[in-house]
Amino acid sequence: MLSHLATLRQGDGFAPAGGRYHCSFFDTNVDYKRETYRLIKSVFDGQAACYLNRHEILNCNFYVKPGTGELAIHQNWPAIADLNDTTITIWCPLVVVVESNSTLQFVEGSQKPFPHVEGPNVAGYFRDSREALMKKYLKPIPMSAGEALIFDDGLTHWSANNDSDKARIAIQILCVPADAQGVYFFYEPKTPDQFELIAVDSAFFINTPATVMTTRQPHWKGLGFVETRTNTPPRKTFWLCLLAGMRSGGKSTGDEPVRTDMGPFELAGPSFFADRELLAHGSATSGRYARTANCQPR
Ligand SMILES: O=C(O)CCC(=O)C(=O)O
Ligand SMILES: [Fe+2]
Repeated sequence: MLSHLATLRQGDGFAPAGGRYHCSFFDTNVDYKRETYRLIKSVFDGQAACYLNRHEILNCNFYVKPGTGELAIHQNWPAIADLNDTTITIWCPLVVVVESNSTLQFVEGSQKPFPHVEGPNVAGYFRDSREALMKKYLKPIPMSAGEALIFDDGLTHWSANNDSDKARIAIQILCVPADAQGVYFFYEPKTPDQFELIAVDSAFFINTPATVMTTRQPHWKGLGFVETRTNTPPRKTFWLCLLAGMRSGGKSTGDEPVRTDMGPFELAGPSFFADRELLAHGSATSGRYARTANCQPR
């Protein structure tokens, strides 16, 4: 995989302007993006079929951090219309990763406590809480080269700067349920009350420049509109969710950065999280994805 990657010609030569990280989705060379998709899919399709039930690979990327490149704390963009359903990412570093060279870090149990939609043009849900989250809640997952992590795209995650002198190369693969239509939640700031659902397939991610994603293109296939649920319920609920069901067996340490200026809320009880186990910890119990039968990777 690494030697094949070395033959590919990225538009940014793995060194995007401004010390940012490289992500193939943002690259300007469409041939490179197409080949990236083909290469990653050819290696991972059989493996993924072993661990996942009825899934389809929708998008594949290389993430390379040549030296810097913090990725802001985020959830991945939803990729199917039903926000109560799950899509997952397979993340596979091709070098040994630890905290100092930018392994992924997660807020444990943070998937889907609220229906926020991340996307281009959308103000990040955590814009006021990044520091607090990063200080107390992020959990780095050290991994070997070639090991893969499967996680719910709703999980809040982050990757730091790469402080080592070696490139940190990782593969990201977005998988959606095979029977669900892939969608892009298009947000137009002029009509903030709604998202337009755009039908997408793997070619969409290869052929659509990231810079074009924020402008409605006439050839996109619209599937209808959904009400914006961004930033509701209030962000306070997120912190309370963490306190109530996820941390320290539900016990508060008393000094969590709960905001007090955000109006009424409902405290989410443990049942709220009953079916939302942390996929990052190996028990992919979301029935839609997990395979129970053993199988040999193809
Ligand atoms: O590779 C990284 O540093 C970030 C990857 C990521 O955010 C993802 O796989 O969703
Ligand atoms: Fe991500």
